[in-house]
Amino acid sequence: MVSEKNETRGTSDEARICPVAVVVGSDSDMDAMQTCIDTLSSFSIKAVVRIISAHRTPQIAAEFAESAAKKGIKVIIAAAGMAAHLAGALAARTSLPVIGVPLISAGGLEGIDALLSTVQMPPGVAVATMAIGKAGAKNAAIFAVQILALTDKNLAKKLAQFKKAQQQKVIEKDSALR
Ligand code: RP5
Repeated sequence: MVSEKNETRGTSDEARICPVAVVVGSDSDMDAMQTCIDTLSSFSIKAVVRIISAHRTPQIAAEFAESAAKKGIKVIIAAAGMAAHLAGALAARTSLPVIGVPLISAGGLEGIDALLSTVQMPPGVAVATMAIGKAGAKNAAIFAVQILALTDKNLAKKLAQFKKAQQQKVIEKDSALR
């Protein structure tokens, strides 16, 4: 994982080689998104992690999205709760694929608020929206890996191994019942 501080420098070699950015709307989103960061790590993908708010730091959000491709980022994962406009706001300013993760936040509507805010993008601005919460956080990482694996044979191999191991676990659990 690359810290916000590292990424803020923007020009470091380390920042350049991170193909995935995980952006959260608040530090309160980090617990759910750790699943995403850990899953990326399991594929040896170091993520650039940032806390950027579409509403509280809109200028930084715009600058981040506009400069992401130049820094070598290939996929952006954006997670937020409540009126979760982060993924859409970033997608509005980049042609990189943006994966949205709607999160449950205290005082919210169990993530339905964030789900609708993330998924209901107007035609022409795409956000690939995952499930609410930790399931979505994990799937965002898998989806990012799937995108990167299109042009990375090593990653494609790891992805195939992951799918096989996952399948094996279910088969073993089924066998244990019989
Ligand atoms: C959203 O508002 C964040 O993504 C977070 O899920 C929610 C609440 O933020 P905090 O008040 O906890 O910072 O923008």
